[in-house]
Amino acid sequence: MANGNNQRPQQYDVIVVGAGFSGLYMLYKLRKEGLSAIVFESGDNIGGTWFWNRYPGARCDVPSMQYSYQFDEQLQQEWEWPERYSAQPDILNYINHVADRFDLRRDIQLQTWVESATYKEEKKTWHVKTSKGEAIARFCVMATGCLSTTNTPDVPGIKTYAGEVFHTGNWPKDGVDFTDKTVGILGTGSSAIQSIPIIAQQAKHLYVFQRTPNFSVPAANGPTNQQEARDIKARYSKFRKECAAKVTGYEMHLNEKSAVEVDHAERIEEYERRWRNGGLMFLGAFSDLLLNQDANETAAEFIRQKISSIVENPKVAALLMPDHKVGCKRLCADSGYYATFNRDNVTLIDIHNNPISSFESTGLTTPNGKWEFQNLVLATGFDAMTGAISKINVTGKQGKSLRDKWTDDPKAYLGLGISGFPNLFTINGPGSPSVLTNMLPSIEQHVNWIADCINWTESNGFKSIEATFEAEKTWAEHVNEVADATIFPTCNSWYLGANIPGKKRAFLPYLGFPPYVDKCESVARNNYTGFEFS
Ligand code: N01
Repeated sequence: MANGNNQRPQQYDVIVVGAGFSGLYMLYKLRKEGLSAIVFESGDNIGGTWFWNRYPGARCDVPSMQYSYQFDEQLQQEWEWPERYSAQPDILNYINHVADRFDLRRDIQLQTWVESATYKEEKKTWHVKTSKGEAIARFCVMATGCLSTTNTPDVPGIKTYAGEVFHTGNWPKDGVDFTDKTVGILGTGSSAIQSIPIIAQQAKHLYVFQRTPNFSVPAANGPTNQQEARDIKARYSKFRKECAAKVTGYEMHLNEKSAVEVDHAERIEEYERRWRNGGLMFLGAFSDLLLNQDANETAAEFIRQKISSIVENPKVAALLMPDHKVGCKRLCADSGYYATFNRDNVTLIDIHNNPISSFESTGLTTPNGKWEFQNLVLATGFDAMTGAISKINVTGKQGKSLRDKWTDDPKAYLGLGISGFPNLFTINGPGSPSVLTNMLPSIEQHVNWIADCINWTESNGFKSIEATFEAEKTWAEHVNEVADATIFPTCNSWYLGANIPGKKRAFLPYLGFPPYVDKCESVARNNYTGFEFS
C-alpha cells in the first residue's frame, strides 16, 4: 500500500495505474514473474470501463466467448456466459470473480487518484504521487484504458442547465430512474444507441439530439447457444489461435469476395444473412468494405434501406441515415434502436443543420425551437487512447511533460513505449491495434510482452529501457500509412482524435492484429530493436 503523507514512499518493482482488464492481468503476470507490484485505481471498485459505463443497455459488441481472458484454461472452461453478447453487470461480475479467484485485491489500492508520475533520471525510477501518498518503482505501467476519459462538450450555457446531468461513461452506481421524466440525450454513438431504446421505455418523453447519424446493425443478442459454447470449449485454445489470426483479433467470418465483383442478388443475400445473424460480423460480408469506397457504399446503401423500412416517418428515417462510410466511425450494434423512433414519446432533433444555440436552466435552444427536459444524458464519448494518461502529470527525461508531447504528437512505439519516458509502458497506447480489435487478446498480448520485456531488461543488467525517437516516428508513420489505405480517415471519428476540439488529428490505432503481433515478437527476438537500454 502507498503511504500516508508523513511516511517514506513504498517501493515496488512496478506500479500499475488502473484496475480494469489490463491492470488486473498485469498484476497477475508480474506476480508470476516474482515482481512486486501495486495497482492504483481511482474507482471505489475494480473493473475500469465496465465499472464506469453502467448506463442502461451497456453491453459488449464482441461475443462473450471471445471477450474474456484466455490466460487460464480452467477459468475459461468453467466460466458460463449467460448471453451471446454480455451485459455490463455480467462482465463486471466476471472481472470481480477473476480478482477473487487469483487473489488480486490485496495489491490493488482503490479510491486512489494518480496525480503525477515523475521519472528520476539519476535513479532511473518512477515516483508516483497519488491522492493518498507516494510510491516509487523501477517501472510504471499505464493500464488506464482507451475509452476512459469522458468528453463533456463545451456547449454555451451547459453549466446553467439546472436538471440532473449523467454521462454514459460515468453513470451513477445505483442507476437512474427516468420514469415520468422528460429526458434529453446528446450524442448518437454506440453508448447512445444502446441506451436510447431503454431510456425511451421508461421516460415520459425522450429528446434525441443528433449531430451525426451513425450506422447500426442489429446485435441479435440472446441467451448463449449452449451447444456452440460446448464446441468452443472443447477446442478453446485452438479457437483462440484462430481468432488471433484475424485482422481484428476476433472471428468476423470474413468473406473473401469483393462487394463490387459479385452481382446485386448475391450481394444483397449476403448482407441480409449478416443482418439476420447480427453483430459487427456485418463488416466481414465482403473483403473490401473497409478498403474500397465503392464497395463500402453498397453496404451503406443496404443499411439506409433498412432504416427506411424500419422507421415509419420518412423525414425521421432520412435524418437517421448517415452519409459517411460504414465503419469509418465505429459500427454500432443495437437492440431496437431505429424502431425506437416510431414511439410517440421519442423525438429526434437535428443539431447538425440547426446547432444548439445555448443551454438554459430548463433545456436548450436551437434555431428550430426550445426543448425542455428534466434530465440530460451526455452520450458524448471519450478523449480516446491518450486522454486518460494525459490527465496524469507524467514527466519524463529533462522534465518533459507527456501531455505536452502528445498535444503536438500523440504517438508511442508499438503503442507500448514512449521516447523520452524510459521504463514507462502503455497498455493499448496510441499505435496499438487495441480499439480495432477484440480488446481482451490485445490486452493479454501487451501484458505478456511487457512482462517479458521487464524480465529481459533486468536479467541483462540494464536499469532502463526507452523507445527511440526514430522507432516511434517510423511506427507512427506506418500506422497512418496503413490507415490511409482504408476508409478510416474519410470521416471525423475518435479514432482520429477528431471528436476533441483542438486535439491533433492523427490516426491512433493500428489496423491489423496478426502483423502487429509478428512485429512485437520480432522486436523482442532481436533484443528489443527500436528500444535503447542503459
Ligand atoms: O462515443 P462516440 P460513445 N455536440 O464518440 C456526439 C466504445 N463503446 O460513448 O459524431 C453534439 O462514439 C457525437 O457526435 P459527432 C466503442 O468503441 C462500445 O458512444 O461527433 N454532439 C457522437 O454522436 C465506441 O465507438 C460499446 O458529430 C456531440 C456522440 O456524441 C466508443 O466506445 C458500447 C458533441 C459520441 O459518440 C465511444 O462510444 C459503447 C457536441 N459538442 C461504447 N460532442 C460496445 O461494446 C460529441 N457529440 C457496444
